[in-house]
Amino acid sequence: MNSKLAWATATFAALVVFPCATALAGVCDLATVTAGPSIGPAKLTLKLAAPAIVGHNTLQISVRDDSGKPQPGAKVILSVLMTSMDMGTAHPPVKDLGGGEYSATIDFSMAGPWRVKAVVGSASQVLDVKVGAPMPMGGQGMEGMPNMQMSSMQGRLGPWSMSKEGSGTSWLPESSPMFMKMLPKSGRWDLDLMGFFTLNYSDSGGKRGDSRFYSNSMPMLMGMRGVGGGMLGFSLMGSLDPIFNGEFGYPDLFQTGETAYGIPLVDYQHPHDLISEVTASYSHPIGGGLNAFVYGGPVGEPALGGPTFAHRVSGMEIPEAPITHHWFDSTHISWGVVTLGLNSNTWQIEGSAFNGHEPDENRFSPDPIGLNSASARLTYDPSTDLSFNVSYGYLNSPESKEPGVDQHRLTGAALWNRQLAAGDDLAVTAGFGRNIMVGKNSDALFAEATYYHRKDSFFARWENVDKDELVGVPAGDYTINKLLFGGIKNLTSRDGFDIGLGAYAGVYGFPSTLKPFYGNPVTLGVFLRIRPGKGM
Ligand SMILES: [Cu+2]
Repeated sequence: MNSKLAWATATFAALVVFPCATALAGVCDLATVTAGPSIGPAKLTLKLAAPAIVGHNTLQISVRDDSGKPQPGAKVILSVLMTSMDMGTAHPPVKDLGGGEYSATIDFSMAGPWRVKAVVGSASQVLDVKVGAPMPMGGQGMEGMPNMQMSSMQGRLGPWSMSKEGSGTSWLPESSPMFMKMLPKSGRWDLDLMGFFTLNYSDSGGKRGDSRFYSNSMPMLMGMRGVGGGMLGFSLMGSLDPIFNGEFGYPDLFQTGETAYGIPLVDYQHPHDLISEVTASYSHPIGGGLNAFVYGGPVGEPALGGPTFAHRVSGMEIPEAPITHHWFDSTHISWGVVTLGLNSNTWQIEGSAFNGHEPDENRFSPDPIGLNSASARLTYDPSTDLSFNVSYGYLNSPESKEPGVDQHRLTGAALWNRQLAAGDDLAVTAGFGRNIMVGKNSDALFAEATYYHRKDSFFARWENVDKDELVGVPAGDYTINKLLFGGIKNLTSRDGFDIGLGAYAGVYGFPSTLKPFYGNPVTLGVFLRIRPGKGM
């Protein structure tokens, strides 16, 4: 327990102290923005004339002095920006109506969170606005808005912003930033590109840690269009892992799961399949604020675990796969999946039939498709910043080395995202996974966070997991702790892509029985990362 506490403290320090130092720099910048010619103390009130919509909105501004006396003739400067995406900052003109009242027309070009800031001299006031998603699919459009812009940012499972939807059919906090590039519309299809590509070099450290160059990638093409009063979507996802990383994958100390040449992979992260998702979805409102949906395909992600590590905003910048992957989100590539679900704005309940066998060693070819396993998941988003999920699954004979040995899996996760000043974000996830086999349980915990500061990011992840499948060590159940932390400095952004240089370190805690075999490992790595920037 004590060692857990020590690790949790170290994680907290890495997550909070490190980012805060840079956050202060941001605060200083804000101060310079608001400084200006002083006209004496003023009090600003901002109000929208009607609920915010996609399109033109009228903003009412009143300016008073300290004693409440109206201040006509003030110079009011407005800044309007979308906080979940980098769409630039607009400065709409302000009309002086006399008597200390002013107005401006503000154009919210899409649904989601916006921030309006007014500055008069040394006084300023911020108004945070949630622009609702347009009416569902193909129906009555907002006046003057072309249909294209309306549906393009809408989720596939219901009438909310796409930012609420994670991998498969999982949910994120709706305030999460989106890293994607909107592609030209193809016929009636809205197309988006997501995912990432990295070039890495890492040394896992210690006696058993390998060092080598490798690459991680997960390009994803998503499409959607309104059909018959509902939303039709598809996802195509791939990975170049098998091309760059061979049969063994990349060094990831204490990682376990899947095989190469019939031998269990230990201390390596297995490569992902070249084709890792081919799915379609359809959701339709069924009245009473509810939507029903179906999702499935030859390869995809069942409703088990939460959003996978490479798609969580809190984890997508972290270059090593979690060593808790096979306790939480390892079923994200299942050869055969069908999910049925029901949701409202805050709840989602789903059930899946899927193939519980882990992908085979041939990462280039499709696997046999089956629906031999089942799972159910409940998700609750009580606010735009929070998302909770719990899931339970039955996995039929998941491991090829242990045919006929079934597993059950119980998972739970809490995800939190907060939009900070100047378009920064802080995303945090904590999760729990339990693999249940005959006669024994095996548990895993993780907590991770990424702080997005301008185009840079700082990340940390702590994991605690029971491993009994380490090889070349005395047989036993070992509790492994791993703390990984680092950051990415953005080098350049072009054509909607951010290219950054990252570095990280990983440290471990494990029973002394393993010391003769693992030594005192410290993992060090550097990498180049390319992914779409925030927004389009
Ligand atoms: Cu995986």
